[in-house]
Amino acid sequence: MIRNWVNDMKIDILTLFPEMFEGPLTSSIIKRARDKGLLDINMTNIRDFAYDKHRVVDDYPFGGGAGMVMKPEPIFEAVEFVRRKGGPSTPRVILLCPQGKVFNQEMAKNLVKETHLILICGHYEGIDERVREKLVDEEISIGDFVLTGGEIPAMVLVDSLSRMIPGVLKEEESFLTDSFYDGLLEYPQYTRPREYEGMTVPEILLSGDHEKIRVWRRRMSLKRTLKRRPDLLKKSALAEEDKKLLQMLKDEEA
Ligand code: 9D3
Repeated sequence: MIRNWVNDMKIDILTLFPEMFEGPLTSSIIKRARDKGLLDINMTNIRDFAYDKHRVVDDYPFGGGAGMVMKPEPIFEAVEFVRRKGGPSTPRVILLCPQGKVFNQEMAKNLVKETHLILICGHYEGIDERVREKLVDEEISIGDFVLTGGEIPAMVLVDSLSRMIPGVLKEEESFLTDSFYDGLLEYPQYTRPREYEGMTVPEILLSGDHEKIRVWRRRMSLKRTLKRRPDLLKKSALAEEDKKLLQMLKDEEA
């Protein structure tokens, strides 16, 4: 079988809680990507690189204050280990942390070009700053809310990247037709039955007039985006038809 290995991706996840990843990384599309050999994910337990008797990975902060800080040595050792194991590749080292740049689809598009990522999941209140200074290429957050650690954010990254690796999605699911690809929200969708508990499907979708349906969907996408996420319209590259539809929608509002 001829295979394109060029786009394959290796992801090493460094964490104190590898068991958290079990379900998400062995289900659905991520499982398929791994089974096809397009995505190689390995979990490394940071605690395996704490060599003292009690395998301590955190300590009190210098200067005092609440909460524990993750010690530098086990993280440095773990990164060194996966670097060595990964051969000659130069992996991109990413720290998931609340101070990072907020993740979006554009960042995903850039990250999927990499062949090897090392994701470091913080836990507890923080990480020794020397990890950031010496080891980390990029810090990423998934949004302005407080989580218990970087594990779920790491899964978010893996999920978003896995579906962008060529060969992972089937043609009809292709990410190239995604909402956010053109920067607009999805139009309303319906399936059978035509009537459910008195609620009907818009007549136009049953008309068979594909051009009318296309324009209706585009108008609904624009309407929804205008109402819920006007910030997206500013970034989106709109066609002339879109601009006309949008103006009509704004006129209806007024
Ligand atoms: C009072 C300072 N807190 C920062 C908001 C401390 C703190 C809270 C929670 C430090 C680390 C965490 C654990 N969170 C993450 O490691 C994390 C995270 C998040 O909490 N929200 C969104 N994205 C991310 S990526 C990693």
